[in-house]
Parts: sequence; structure tokens; C-alpha cells
Amino acid sequence: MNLDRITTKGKAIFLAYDQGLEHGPIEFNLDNVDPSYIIDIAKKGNYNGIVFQHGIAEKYYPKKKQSIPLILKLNGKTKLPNMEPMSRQVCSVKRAINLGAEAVGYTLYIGSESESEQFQEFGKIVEEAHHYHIPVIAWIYPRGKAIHKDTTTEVLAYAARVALELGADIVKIKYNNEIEGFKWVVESAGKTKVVVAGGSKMGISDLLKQTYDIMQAGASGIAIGRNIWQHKDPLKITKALKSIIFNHKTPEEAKKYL
Ligand code: FBP
Repeated sequence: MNLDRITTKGKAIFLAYDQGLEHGPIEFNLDNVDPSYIIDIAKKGNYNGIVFQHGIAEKYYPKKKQSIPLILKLNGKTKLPNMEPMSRQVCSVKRAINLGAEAVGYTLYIGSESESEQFQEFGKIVEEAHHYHIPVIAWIYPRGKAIHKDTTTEVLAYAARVALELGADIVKIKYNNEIEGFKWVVESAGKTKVVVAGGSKMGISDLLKQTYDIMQAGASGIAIGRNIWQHKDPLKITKALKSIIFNHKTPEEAKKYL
């Protein structure tokens, strides 16, 4: 699968904005509640892709205005139900393509009671997306009552391997601050590229160090949301992160962009 449209020499920084569905507007303020604000960051920061659900893509990011590749999330859930995680497909591959998507995304909750249903749904998505030469990004989050700790090296490596086995071109997983262990996680993903999720807002030094460490471990980049658009100056933090991902800068060197 050719990933040139959504990577730069095999590396990438993606801007994620599906948190309105996953977490609710509690994540937002008066600026970042507006998808146009996020699109502006993605364009000015020259991201490798912007992640939306189909409703936002249709209303705010029409095909003719897309300069940054659209990555369309095909499933999603709210945090409201008090049950094992389950996230069903809410948009078809065809609708994603009609909306201009250049990649599609899907979250798999491995270890949950819905794992096998999700695997089946995901398999059909990979088959159809690859038929149209559209890359597939799997968000893989080990979750549910069988998962006691979701960020051990063993569990993350399993998540990475699941992505490879099930046909994902890129896997998005969490990082556990164990650089040696994470090398094994990346190995386990084989030819599937690994990008790391941002998580809730953290200190700048921690974010720069985490990004540096995952790149040292062989990851291909990050797919990040809140740590960018909740930041008071998203473009400065973008430049600093890009210098680490694409130009091999250290966290100290990257700080000059802040
Ligand atoms: P963040 O960088 O804001 O954490 O976004 C990454 C992401 O994977 C989003 O795409 C998604 O909405 C969210 O995290 C899922 O978060 P949770 O871990 O709460 O399910």
C-alpha cells in the first residue's frame, strides 16, 4: 500500500479531532470547539493528515477545499455507556471516499467482549479500502474487564502485532515510557507503521521527550489531538514536534521553536 500521500519519507504527524464524539465537548473551549480552528492548524502546520468523523468532514472539510489529507474515522462511540467497550462502524468506506478521504481509521478494543465482532467489521473495511487503494489506520486500544494494564510492553506489542495480522497499514497505540520495550513493540508491528497517540494534555518537556523517545525506538510519528489544539500556541508546538520527527532534533533543540 502506497502511503506517500499521508507520510513524509515514511514519517508522519497526524492531527486527531474525533474527541468530540469519544469524550464530548468537555474537551473544548470557545476556540477549539469549532472544527475550522482545527483545520487552520492542520493547514498552517502542514500536517500529514487530519482525522475527522464523517459529519464534521461533510460540513467543514468539503472535498474541493482539502489540502491536508482527510483521514476518516469509520467507527466511534461515546463514553456514556457503562459497559464493555464496543465501537461499531458508523460510516462506510464508500462514503469516506466520496467525502475525499485519503485514508480511513478504525478503533479496535482488543481484549474486550466485542473483539471478534470488531475483527469481522475491520476485516471487511481493510478489504474494501485496499480494493480502492486507500490505506487503513487502526487505533488499537487494549481495553475491557479482561485487561488489567493496557500499557505493558507485552500488551502494546500484542496490539501492534494484531494490526499487522489484520491488515492495517498504520497502527496508532499508546506509549508506556519504556523505550527499550517500545523497540520490541515496533518490531512486532513488522511492515505496519507505528504512530503514538497523544493522550490528555501533558507538560511540553514531557511531550517533546516522549516524541523523541518513540522516534528513537523506531516509531514513524504521532497522531495527536489535545496536546496540540488545547495548547495556547498550537503552531509553535507543532514546529517543535516536527523538528524531532522529521529532522532528528533533540528535545532541547526543539525547544527553540517554543
Ligand atoms: P489525543 O492525542 O487527544 O489523546 O487523541 C488521540 C485519540 O486516539 C483520539 O483520536 C481519540 O478520540 C482519543 O484519543 C481516544 O481516547 P481514549 O483513550 O479516551 O479512548
